[in-house]
Parts: sequence; C-alpha cells; structure tokens
Amino acid sequence: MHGLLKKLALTGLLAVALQPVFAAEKLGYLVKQPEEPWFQTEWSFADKAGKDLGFTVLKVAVPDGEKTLSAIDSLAANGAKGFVICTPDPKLGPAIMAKAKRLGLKVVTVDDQFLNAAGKPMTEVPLVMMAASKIGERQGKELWKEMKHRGWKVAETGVMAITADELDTARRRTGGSISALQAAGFPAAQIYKVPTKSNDIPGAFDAGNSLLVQHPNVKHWLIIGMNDNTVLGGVRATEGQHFSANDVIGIGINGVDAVNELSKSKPTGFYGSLLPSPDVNGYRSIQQLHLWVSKGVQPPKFTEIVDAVLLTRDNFKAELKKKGL
Ligand code: FCA
Repeated sequence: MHGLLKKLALTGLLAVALQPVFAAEKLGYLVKQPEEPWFQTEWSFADKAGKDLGFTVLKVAVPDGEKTLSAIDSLAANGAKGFVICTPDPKLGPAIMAKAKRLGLKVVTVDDQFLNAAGKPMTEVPLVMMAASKIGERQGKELWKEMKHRGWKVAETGVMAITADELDTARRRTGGSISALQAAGFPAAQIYKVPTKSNDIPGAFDAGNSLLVQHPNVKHWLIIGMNDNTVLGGVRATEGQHFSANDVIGIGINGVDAVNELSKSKPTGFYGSLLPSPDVNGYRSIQQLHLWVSKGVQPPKFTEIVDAVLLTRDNFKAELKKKGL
C-alpha cells in the first residue's frame, strides 16, 4: 500500500474520507412503475436516507416478474445485503422471498403487499404503506363535498369507480371511497364499477369509455380510482364524450402524479388529488432495511403512513413545497 494511504488507513482516516463517496453498504430499491412521479419521489428520499445514514441505494425498475427475479440476482452479485420492493405483481411474493432467502438478502415491501400461493397477504414480510381504506374514505368525502358545493342534483349524478381489485391496496382505496359516498347519502344504485386492464392512463381511459356509453342519461360524474393515473384516464374519457369540466369531479391519489394536470392553464374535470407521503415511504422503508442489515434490528411487520392532504389547483404548489417535494 502507498505510504500515505497506509498511514491514513491505520489512523482510521481513510475510511472516514472515503465514506461519503463509496458507502460500503449497498441496498436495492425496486419499483414496478418508475414512470410514476410517486416512485421517483420514493427513490429520491431513499437516496436521501442513504446519504444521511451511510449506504448506497441501487435503484432498479422492475416492470415484470422476469426483470424482478433477475434484478435480485444482480443485486446479490453486486454485494447488496437486501432490498425494498414495490412488486409488479403481488403473486410474485413467494418467488421473490425464495430467491432472496437463497441469496441471503433481506426484504422490506413498500406500497403493494405480497400474496402467498393461497392468495392471502404475506403478513410475515415487513410492509410500509399508506392507510389505504382511510385515504379512500377521504376521496369519497371530498367528492361529496365538492358535488354539494357545485349544487348538483344527486339524481342526475353518477359515480364512475375504476377498479383494480386484484391489488389489495387498490381495492381498499376504492372500497373506502364508495362506502364514504354511501354513508354521506349517495345511492348505491348510481355507483358504477368498471375494472381497468392496466394501471395507467390508457387502461383507465378504456375502462371509463366503456362505462360512459352504458349510462347515457347521467349528467354529472364523480370519478373514483386508486391513484392519479386511474382518475386521469376516467377524466379523459369524459372529455372524449364531450362532458364539460364543470360536470366532472375527479379526485386522484398520489398527489405528485397530478402536478402536470393541476398546472394546466384551464381547470379540467380533475379537481384534485390526495397527497400521502411518498417521501416518508421511501425514507422509512429503506431506513428499516438498513437498521436490519447493519444492526440486526427487525423492522415492524406493518408500518402505516396515515396523513394526506388534498391538493387542488389553488394550493398544490404551496402544499408540495411545505413537504419539500
Ligand atoms: C400502488 C399504486 C401507486 C401508488 C402506490 C402507493 O402501488 O400503483 O400508484 O399509489 O400504490
């Protein structure tokens, strides 16, 4: 070893000097849909945790099962000790856990919970997620409130509920929203559900269109969906069928994915979005993994992130800024 390096190493200074650039501990952060600002925000706050706490985050996009399993192999080959994951398919849970175990990697899930072979939630795997039913209920309440504010007649109004029931968090969000609307007095018979084939705008657009043509007499629409893109697809469908923005109220979930829409020069049927805490999800999940890997601290099996604020055209800039987003 070079004399100076040797001296530094002996005094422990070398390790200190190199730490910020090459944190020795490597942890993965795998997400199903990196195109969503939601997941980009989680990634950037995972990076922040890495800087604060001294580890490197290996960020990988895993849009399908094959990519997920090969990403786990590469993580292990690169010396990672574990990973946080939002899986592209909850049913991959057992395969992901088997591989991680074989390679000695620890796993924390975020947002979407794994399902076992019997289709039941794998509650033994640590999970960090938003309070799904509660945020759904909030969506329903805010839709009702804005409908009242606009003075619509309930009899002339329909609910377009775009569902993705195979995903537990999605089912709980739309379920919460529907129960809140009913509890407020919205008739169950005017709540129409339609499943989306894919969790993106085009999928929800198709779903919304097929629903609209079945209910030509509805004058005003409330739009429910599990996230911003689902609700945006529904809103685009109403536009395609010539509903004016005044006759449509869509409220999304995620917040960070609604920035472009809320920034448009004229209001659209997309009234607002509930912003939970992608920053907290990203930071907390990888912090738990880090403590587990480096200190043997077992993460809690379930961490629920509760807070959400309603972003609208009027407040979204200020609210995002408040959270440093
Ligand atoms: C699911 C959705 C994402 C986001 C996340 C918290 O994974 O697909 O858009 O809402 O839950």
